[in-house]
Amino acid sequence: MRFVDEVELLLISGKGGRGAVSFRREKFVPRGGPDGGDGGDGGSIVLVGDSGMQSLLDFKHLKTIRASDGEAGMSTNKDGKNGQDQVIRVPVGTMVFDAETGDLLADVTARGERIELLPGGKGGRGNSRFATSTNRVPTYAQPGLPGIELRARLELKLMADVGLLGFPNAGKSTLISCISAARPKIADYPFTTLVPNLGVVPYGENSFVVADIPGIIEGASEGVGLGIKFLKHVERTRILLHLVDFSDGSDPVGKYLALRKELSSFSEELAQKPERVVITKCDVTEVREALPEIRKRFKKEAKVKEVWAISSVIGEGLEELVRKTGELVMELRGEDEGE
Ligand SMILES: Nc1nc2c(ncn2[C@@H]2O[C@H](COP(=O)(O)OP(=O)(O)OP(=O)(O)O)[C@@H](O)[C@H]2O)c(=O)[nH]1
Ligand SMILES: [Mg+2]
Repeated sequence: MRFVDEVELLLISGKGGRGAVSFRREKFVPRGGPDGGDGGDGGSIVLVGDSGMQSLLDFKHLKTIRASDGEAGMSTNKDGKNGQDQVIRVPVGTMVFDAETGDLLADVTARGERIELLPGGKGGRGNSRFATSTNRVPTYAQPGLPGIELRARLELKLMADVGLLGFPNAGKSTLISCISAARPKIADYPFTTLVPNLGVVPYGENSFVVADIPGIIEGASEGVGLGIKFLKHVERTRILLHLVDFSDGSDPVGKYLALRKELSSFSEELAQKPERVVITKCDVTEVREALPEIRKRFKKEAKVKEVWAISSVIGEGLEELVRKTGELVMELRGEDEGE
């Protein structure tokens, strides 16, 4: 079951700069004292919780993230500059593990939470720090300390924004495989999907998460088919896409209403969720030709004004579905933020 998003990354904090060995050179001071400055500290790897991010998609193409090194100390007691911290914004809920040992190192639980995961190496002290009454010309300065390298595994428990609902064979898994990187099993028999699949759908700069669950049939609330227990996986989504296939000559409105009934008997709250009706397989001639009539019937018999139509096979309507769904998800997320 793919309920976690996961990436592996090499994270490296910055090295400390070395301390300088240097002596004052002034016109009237023949043997100047030590004036080697300290090295700067290496930059740290810092995590910050970002409630606008919903997946680890942004990290999929990255292999290494490193913070910059501290600069070396200089003469005239000038300290080297500190390396810059590398601030990595991660979705709230991200857990960071040591990929080699499996140890949990960090758990980002709140928006704006800041965790210094890998501190940078301390800069070395310059030779001016080592002058004593017995050694006025120290020729020693500390090297900077190395940064820390971590092969990290980032994990995020995905919260689905969108739930796909429909009778078996409606084309739910096919749709998710077309709009996300998820590769669920697809077949022309009912109950192909036995466990939920999640897919991350890129949407402009953002993304949203779609859950594909096993098909629901009439009587499911009484245990027919696989039952309705899988509905719990879409309980916390923001919207439902209700997929309806009538390429087999079945009655789409009747099927839709039957499923709505199952939904209500599972949870009235779930039944109240924003929903869009999506007719699938509109590449099939009979489906395409009947669409205008079916739209009218949905309006009249089910009080559904807006009916989308797609074909995953020829890619029709998918872009629009992603755009409209994305708009809705962002809108609803915005409402949550404002709470
Ligand atoms: N012609 C046509 N066939 C499609 C389309 N989308 C899916 N199918 C076919 O419909 C069948 C069922 O597709 P699935 O995606 O497995 O359906 P599902 O809703 O996930 O089914 P369950 O997992 O059993 O609930 C497969 O044979 C698909 O190839 C489409 O847009 N056009
Ligand atoms: Mg399926």
